[in-house]
Amino acid sequence: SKKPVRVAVTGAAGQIGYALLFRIASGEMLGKDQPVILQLLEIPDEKAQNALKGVIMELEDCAFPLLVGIEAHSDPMTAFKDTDYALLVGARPRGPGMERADLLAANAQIFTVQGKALNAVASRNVKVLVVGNPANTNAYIAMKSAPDLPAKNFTAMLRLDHNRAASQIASKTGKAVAGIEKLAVWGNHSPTMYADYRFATIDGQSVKTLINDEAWNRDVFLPTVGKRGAAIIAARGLSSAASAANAAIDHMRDWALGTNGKWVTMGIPSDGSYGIPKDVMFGYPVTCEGGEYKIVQGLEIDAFSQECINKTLKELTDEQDGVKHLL
Ligand code: NAX
Repeated sequence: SKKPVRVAVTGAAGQIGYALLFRIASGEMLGKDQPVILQLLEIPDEKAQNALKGVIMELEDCAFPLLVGIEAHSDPMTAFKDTDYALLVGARPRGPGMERADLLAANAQIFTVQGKALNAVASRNVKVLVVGNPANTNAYIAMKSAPDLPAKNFTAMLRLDHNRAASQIASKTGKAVAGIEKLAVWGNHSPTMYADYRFATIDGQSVKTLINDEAWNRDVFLPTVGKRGAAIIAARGLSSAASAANAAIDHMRDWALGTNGKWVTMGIPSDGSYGIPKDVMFGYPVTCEGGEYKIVQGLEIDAFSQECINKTLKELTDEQDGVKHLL
């Protein structure tokens, strides 16, 4: 049987954590033959640590055959020790009266500390996924704080946007979501993301031809996907959690186990592809094989797409400029 791998999860007592940990432990992320050790991080606050204890009791009570160890931590330096995978979910939410700059600064603080801890103690091959918002910029900060780890090991979660876009396309065309290939989401995990179905097929047919409605793309599809998080908060009174956890599972599983040529979306440090400045943490269409992702190359960027990409890029470079002095 396989040697256990270490999976660190931060914000483990939060809502996404509650929807995520049980699925990791049951083998949905890394495969039904891969034993895991969970290294869970929460803030030192007594309430959070108690809540974490409760989650651990429930994990124990599932008696998952693949779950061979569970640890509770309040310090990233111990939580990230030798970790092979790190899902950075915990972040500082925007409080009442908090300005955007305060939010960026509070998160810059968290992700600088966590990036340094990963740099110091994690496996040299650690695969890092940042979920906590602002996800792309937090991933950028962690990456910049970990100079001894390969930059490519740091990623941000755009998969929820990708899955949301796929679901909207399936419902518009009246076909099953499983039939969709070659969907791309460019840019920031924010309402500026650009979900792009120009190359997509569903059951082998061109999505663009099937829908054949530029106004729907611009006025319905993009705003619906971009504002889906807000729509869920309005309906549920809480932000998306199960769908976010599901996207995190999809992201890590595909990165670790491969996509068999299928396109997925990951936020990754740019290598300059499509004119995005190097190191900007940008959503790209990728394929994964052998534990590595590869950007889908050679896609034509038309005028409308370029405009959308420029807009989301501008937002990201502004965010990065806003935290530069903190790095
Ligand atoms: P919750 O507030 O339910 O849970 C967050 C948990 O993180 C809390 O238990 C808190 O104590 C902990 N935490 C805070 N700072 C920490 C630190 N420095 N170290 C360890 N733990 C820490 O939020 P939840 O709904 O679980 O969402 C978590 C994050 O995901 C938020 O930042 C949220 O904005 C973000 N999201 C990102 C999405 C994406 O697609 N990238 C979608 C869903 C979600 O909105």
